[in-house]
Amino acid sequence: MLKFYYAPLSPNARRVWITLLEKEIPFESILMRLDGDQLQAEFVEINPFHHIPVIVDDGLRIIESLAILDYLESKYPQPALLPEDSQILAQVRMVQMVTANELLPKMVAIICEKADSPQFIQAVRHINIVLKFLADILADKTFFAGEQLTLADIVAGTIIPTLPNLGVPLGDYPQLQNWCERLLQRPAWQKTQLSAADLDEFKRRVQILVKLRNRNQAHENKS
Ligand SMILES: N[C@@H](CCC(=O)N[C@@H](CS)C(=O)NCC(=O)O)C(=O)O
Repeated sequence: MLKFYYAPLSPNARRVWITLLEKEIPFESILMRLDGDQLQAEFVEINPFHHIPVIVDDGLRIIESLAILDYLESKYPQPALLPEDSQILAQVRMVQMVTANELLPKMVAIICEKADSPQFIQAVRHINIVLKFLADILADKTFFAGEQLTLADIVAGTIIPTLPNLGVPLGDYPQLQNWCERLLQRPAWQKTQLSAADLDEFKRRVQILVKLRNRNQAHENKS
């Protein structure tokens, strides 16, 4: 059976978790606490970059959440989570990449910076640029690709619904707010949803991981 290495608080892992649930793929989950267990030799052998998510399926080890999503779509094509139309596919990819490259790093910034710091203010400004961009793509559609739920909704939908609880309201983007409500009604979102306590714990873990990463980088720069 497919093995899924994950942590319930990780947005990168949650993309994969929701995809597995939406496609009803049977899997065995392996919980990682990310308190150092990801640095154990046994896991570093599976992922030398010590990140989750990882899946192992039919003897194949796959790291990087977006690569995992592509694999799952190709190996388990039903229900389809990518559109066939090339223009809509490009938009789905754009939403995925903009979420991963523009939104997620700024979400980490607002978790780690003080609310009145220039870094926090800059991060919120950038997040609003992303939200406007995504709201324009969504327009008045049910999902980013139209009536069909796709990987765009799954990737953006593991980040955007948590923004109000991190101090970034969605009031200027009613279409995104309605889209969040639609997603939150789906069993896959409900099963993987973070409680308020989970969100506090997520913030604490992110702050620790960022401090560790910065310390390691400073150490590498010295040596
Ligand atoms: N680009 C990777 C990022 C994965 C990632 O950063 N995972 C975090 C959790 S959200 C992690 O495992 N951190 C633990 C560590 O870096 O030691 C992906 O999309 O899968």
